[in-house]
Amino acid sequence: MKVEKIVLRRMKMKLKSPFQTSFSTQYDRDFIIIEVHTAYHVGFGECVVSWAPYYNEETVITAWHMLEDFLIPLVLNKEITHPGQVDEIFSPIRRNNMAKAGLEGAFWDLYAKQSGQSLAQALGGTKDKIEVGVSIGIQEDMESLFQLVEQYLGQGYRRMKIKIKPGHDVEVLFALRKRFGNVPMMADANSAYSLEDMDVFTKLDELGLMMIEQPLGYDDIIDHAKLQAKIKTPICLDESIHSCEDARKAIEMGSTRVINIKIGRVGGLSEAKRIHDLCQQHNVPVWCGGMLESGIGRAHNIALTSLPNFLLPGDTSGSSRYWEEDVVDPEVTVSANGTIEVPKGPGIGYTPVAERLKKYTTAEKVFTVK
Ligand code: OSB
Ligand code: MG
Repeated sequence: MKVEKIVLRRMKMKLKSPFQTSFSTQYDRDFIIIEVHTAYHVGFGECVVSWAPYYNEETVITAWHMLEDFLIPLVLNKEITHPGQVDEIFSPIRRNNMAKAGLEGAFWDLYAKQSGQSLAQALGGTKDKIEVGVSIGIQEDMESLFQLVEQYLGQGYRRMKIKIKPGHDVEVLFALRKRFGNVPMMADANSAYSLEDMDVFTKLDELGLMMIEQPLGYDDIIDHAKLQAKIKTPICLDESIHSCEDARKAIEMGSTRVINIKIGRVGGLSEAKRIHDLCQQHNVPVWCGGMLESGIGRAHNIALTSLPNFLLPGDTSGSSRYWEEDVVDPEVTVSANGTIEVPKGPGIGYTPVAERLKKYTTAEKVFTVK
C-alpha cells in the first residue's frame, strides 16, 4: 500500500441525548477520525477517545499527540502490505491503545478496499448479520428508564444493558424485571463497586442477569475472581482487559466468564482478533462493546462482530440511537428483529460523506510522504 497522505480530524458530534455512566455524563463526542490515502483508495479509522480520562487514561489531546508525534511517523514512509505489520510496528509503544487502534483500523479498511474484499472478510468473519443490544445510561427517574426500555424493545434490540452505580442498582433492576419480565438484561457498573458491596451483588444475583459487566476496579482481575467465586451471574470484564495477555490471565484466574471486546481499548483489530481466538479456544463467549462511535467506528465494530465467537448481542446499536445525522451513508440500521446486516461492499462497507465529515471537524492536520 503506497500511502500518500494521512489526515487527522478532530470531530465534535452532539449526542441525541446525554449518556450517563457511573463515571461521567457525556453530552457530545469529541474524538478523532483518521484517513489513510493512497492514489486509489482511502482507509478510514476512528480513534474512540473521549474529552477526559474517565473511562481509560487517554484523551483526545493525548491521542492526537501520540498519533502526530509517534504513530504516524512510524508508518508514513514504510511499505505496508498488511495491517498486521502496523500492529507490529506499534508494539514497542506502551499502551495508548485507542490512538493505535484508530490508525491501525484505517489501514485495515484500506487493505480490505485495495484487495477488493469487505473488512469482515479480511478479518475472517463468518456471519451475514450480527445480533445487537443497546446500552442504556443512568436516567433521572424510573419512568424515563421504563420508556426507553419499551422503545428499544419495540425497535427489536436483543438485550438491554443497564448502567448502574451505587444507590442506583438493586431497586432499578428489580423494578425492570417486574415490569418487563424475562427480557435478556445485564448491568454495567464501570468499576463503581468493591468487594465491600457484597450485599448488592448477592441481591443482583437473584435476578438471572445475563452478566454483570466490570463491577470492580478498572485495572483489577484479582478481586473479580473472588467475586465470581461467590456469585452465579457471569462476570464480564471490560475496562480490565487491554490485551490478549490480560485476557489469558483473567480467564486463567476465573475473573471473567465473558469478555467485552472493544477495538480501541485493546489497541486495534489485530489484537481484538487474537482475543477473540483465545476466548474461542477457552469456550469463553465474547461480544463487541461500544464507545458511542460515529458510523465509521461502528462499521469496524460490525465487521469484527462477524467473527464466529461473538456469541452474545453487542452494544453496536443503530446510528439513530446516537445521532440526528451520522457521518456515513447509508446510516447503520437495525432490523425489527435486532440484527444488523454485515455489509458486503469493499472495506468498512459504509461510505463516509465528505461534507458531513467536514461539518463536524473542529481541527484537521494533513501528513504527507516526503
Ligand atoms: O462501559 O461499555 C461501556 C460508552 C462509553 C464508555 C464506556 C462504555 C460505554 C457504553 C456505550 O456502554 C456503548 C455504546 O452504545 O456505544
Ligand atoms: Mg462497559
